[in-house]
Amino acid sequence: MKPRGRRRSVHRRPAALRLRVRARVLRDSFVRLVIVALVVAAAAVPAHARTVRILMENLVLQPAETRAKVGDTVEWINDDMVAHTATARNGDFDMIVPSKSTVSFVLLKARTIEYYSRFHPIMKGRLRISR
Ligand SMILES: [Cu+2]
Repeated sequence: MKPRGRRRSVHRRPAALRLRVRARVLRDSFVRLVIVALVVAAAAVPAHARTVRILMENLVLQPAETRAKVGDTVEWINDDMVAHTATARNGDFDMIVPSKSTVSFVLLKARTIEYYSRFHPIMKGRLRISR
């Protein structure tokens, strides 16, 4: 009679395999956690978020008055040969916009912001941010 080979129970895995399985479970739950975090982060950004562009040209802001929504990004595009700033009178932002450069800012609060260029205070603009 042929000796029967030792059969390993299906339910008893070798220790090394058990550890590997546990590591995979941990990794999978971490991946799931990261995905949940990304979904939550995406939900915090309004679906309508867009970019509004404001040109700085010949010491003039175009348009001088801009309407935007919370979550939108404002881009100041400086086409001049000199640097400007986008400086909010309420202190929300104060950014240097170098010559031939673009600087952007994400609008997080509904409010109206008056801003200007510290280097050329005649450059005045207004951002009307709504929900
Ligand atoms: Cu300026």
